[in-house]
Amino acid sequence: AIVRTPAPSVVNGLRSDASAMPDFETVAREHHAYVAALRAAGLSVDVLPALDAFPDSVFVEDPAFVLPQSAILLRPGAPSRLGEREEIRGALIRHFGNIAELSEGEYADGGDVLVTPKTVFIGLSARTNRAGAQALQAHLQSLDREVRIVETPAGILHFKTASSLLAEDTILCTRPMAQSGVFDGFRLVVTPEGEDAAANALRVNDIVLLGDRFSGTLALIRELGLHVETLATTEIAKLDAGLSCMSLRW
Ligand code: CIR
Repeated sequence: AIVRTPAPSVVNGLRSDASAMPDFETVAREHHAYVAALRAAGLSVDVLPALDAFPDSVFVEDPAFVLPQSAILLRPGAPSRLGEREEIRGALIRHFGNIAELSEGEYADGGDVLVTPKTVFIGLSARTNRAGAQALQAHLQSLDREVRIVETPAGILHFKTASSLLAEDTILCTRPMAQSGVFDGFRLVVTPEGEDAAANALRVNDIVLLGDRFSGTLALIRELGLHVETLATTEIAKLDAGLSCMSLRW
């Protein structure tokens, strides 16, 4: 996996609730525990240096999209984040060799891309436009992946803010996402009332990482027989982020 150490400027990251001021030391602690959890789940982790000029650069999932065989440099839809693509280019080339990239006018955030064994979902959102989604779709189709471009429910930052893959045919998602029908054909685990933020969980090898304040969701995932590790995500959540956002995995 690739991650990036949070910079002190992370407290100035984009967020929908301006009054929820995150604390840098706590973000750093949450990030540290997250990296340890990825390693404990069996990943080798490349930790990139902090970038104070880019407050949201700790969320490395957004400027790139990776599969085991290839990487594509995206074009994040938030103007303050666009420069993050050049900052991650070197690491992608180091790990993948040749990389593809989106062109001018094509915007997509990695947080809008949900990979399942059967289908890759690309959610249109305030960050991902149709041109970006279609360019990414063409790239994925050239790798023989089936792609569906879908709508992200209104008011949701990223498609994966409200959904994650728990197992080959099982998706954890919020009720509005379940009711949208986008995941018809999958087995769904729906986050209980008040736990929408739990939907951005992260399956890594045999372990599901989940925020530590979602007891209802924890019980539902355990009922599936999956092994869950919980992590503190309170400060990261103030930046509208969850567990998938802080790494690129392949
Ligand atoms: C942003 O608004 O871009 C950051 N504050 C949060 C990004 C979260 N990333 C993700 O869900 N993939």
